[in-house]
Amino acid sequence: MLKNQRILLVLLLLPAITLSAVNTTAVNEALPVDSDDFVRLSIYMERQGSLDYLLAETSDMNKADRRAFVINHLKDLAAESQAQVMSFLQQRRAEGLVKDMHIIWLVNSIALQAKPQVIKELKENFPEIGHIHIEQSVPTEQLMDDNGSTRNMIPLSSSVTDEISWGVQNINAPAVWAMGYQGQGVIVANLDTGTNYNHPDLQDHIWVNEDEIPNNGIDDDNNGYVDDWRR
Ligand SMILES: [Ca+2]
Ligand SMILES: [Ca+2]
Repeated sequence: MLKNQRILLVLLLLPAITLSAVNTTAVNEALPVDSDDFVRLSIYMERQGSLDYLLAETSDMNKADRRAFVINHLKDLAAESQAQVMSFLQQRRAEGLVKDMHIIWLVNSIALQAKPQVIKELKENFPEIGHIHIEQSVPTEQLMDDNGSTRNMIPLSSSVTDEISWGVQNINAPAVWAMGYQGQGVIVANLDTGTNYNHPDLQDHIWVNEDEIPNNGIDDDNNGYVDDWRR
C-alpha cells in the first residue's frame, strides 16, 4: 500500500479508533434535571471499525475499491450494531419522544434529540452502547465580554509588517492581484465563532451595515438585531 493511501485510511478511521479506546459501557454523562425539554445527544456504539482488519482486507485493492470497501464495511457495522437501538428509537420517535435522528456510520454513532426519559432507557437497556455524549449549549452571554466582544480574543502581534503570509503566497494571490483582480464589489460571508475585524488585513475591508446607527441601543434597520452595524 502506498504511504499516502495508508495515511488517508488512518485519517478516515481516526475518530473510530479514538472512540473505541474509551472501551466502556458506562454511560456517565449527566442529564439535565428538572426538565422535560428535548436534549441533543450523540450515541456512540461500543463496536467500532478495526483499522487492522481494514488494512489487511484492502492491501491489494486500488484506491476506488478500497474506498468502497471501507464505506460498505462501516455502514454494515453501523446497521448491524445499531439495529436494536434504532428499533427502540423509531418506536419512541413515533410517540413524539425522539426527533432529528441521523446515523453517523463513519464513527458508528447516532445523533438525535430525545426526551430525558428516553436517554435513561438507553442507558439502562442497551449494553451495546459505548458512550452517550450530551451536547451542552452555552448561553451567548457567557461567551461575550461586557462590551459585546468575544472573550479570549488573541491580541494582535505588535510587530505587524506588510509581509504577505506564506499561505497567500502559495495560492499565487499576488499574481492575481497584479492582473487587476482585487475583490472589488465582492462580499465574502464568513461563518465562524468570531472574526477579529481589527486585524490589519481586514480592518479596511469589513462590511458595514449602513442602515444601522452604531451603539444607540436601537434596531434602526428593524432586522431583529440591535446595533448590528459591524459583526
Ligand atoms: Ca439592526
Ligand atoms: Ca442601532
